[in-house]
Amino acid sequence: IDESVPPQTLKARDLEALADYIKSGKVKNVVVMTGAGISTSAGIPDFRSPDTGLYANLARLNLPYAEAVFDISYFKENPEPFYTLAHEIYPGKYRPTIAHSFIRLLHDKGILLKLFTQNIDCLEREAGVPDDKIVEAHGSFARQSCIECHQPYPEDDIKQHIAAKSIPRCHECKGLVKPEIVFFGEQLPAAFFHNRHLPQDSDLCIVMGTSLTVQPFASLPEMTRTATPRVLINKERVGGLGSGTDDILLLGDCDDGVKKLAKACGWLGELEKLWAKT
Ligand code: CNA
Repeated sequence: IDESVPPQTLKARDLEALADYIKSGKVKNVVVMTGAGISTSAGIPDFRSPDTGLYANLARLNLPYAEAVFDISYFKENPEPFYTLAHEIYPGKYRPTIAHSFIRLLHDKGILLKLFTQNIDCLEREAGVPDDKIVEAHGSFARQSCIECHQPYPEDDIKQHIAAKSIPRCHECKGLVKPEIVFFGEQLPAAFFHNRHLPQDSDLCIVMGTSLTVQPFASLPEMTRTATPRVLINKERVGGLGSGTDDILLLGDCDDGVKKLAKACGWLGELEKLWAKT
């Protein structure tokens, strides 16, 4: 943004002005958009970070290209790489980060309108964000079904297969079973399309830990009204954030970013207590 263009809603494009806006009571409907970067400090690698990201570490799976591990046509031919990965990232062994607790805090304050997450790790739920506030845009490991006859498959059974690194098959038709996470080539859940207009109703938009490269999710921050402040908390600048009149960039680690924001709002003690209990 051209520095000479004044902000429309905030007094200034800085953290203090943002905190004043939040504390003024005008902020009642926050939308949060998240990706893998809010879970890396929990120990779950993201996709695209060089060296540490999953895509950089998939060579051992002998994939034709990294994204193939989440490609539905590839999965039908060769489900093994996906199940190798599922063994590593299956929910249950990771603890939510303070960034997840920050979203819960927004809910506790009564100002969370909706969380849109691309993550499949269920850590938002574990941090106590209620189901009706979450749109899991790329599905999650919470349910699984047969890709042929769509029959649901029991959770206990898939857990056994994932632990044993074996491939589950439908009890009815012997088709391949897949957790209901959205693969490339699959439709997003209906909840995404039912809720994608909500950023228009928001008075604050927080984008955290995502490269904003996967559509249609990546377009959500553009759905906000022009004067709605948008905050990016991420290691790198992404998706045109910073070009709006009321955009604020908190570049760096997500956990540090939410702590800075919470501190500026006078919420840091509360946030740390909430996280400690999680
Ligand atoms: P991505 O493309 O890997 O991007 C991650 C972004 O977060 C990058 O911009 C990083 O710079 C940034 N980042 C990484 N660590 C931190 C940190 N500690 N603090 C601040 N920023 C950080 O991931 P996206 O979510 O954007 O991509 C969409 C995919 C990734 C979705 O379909 C997810 O299902 C998928 N994914 C999910 C998980 C999970 O559930 N935890 C893990 C890996 C991939």
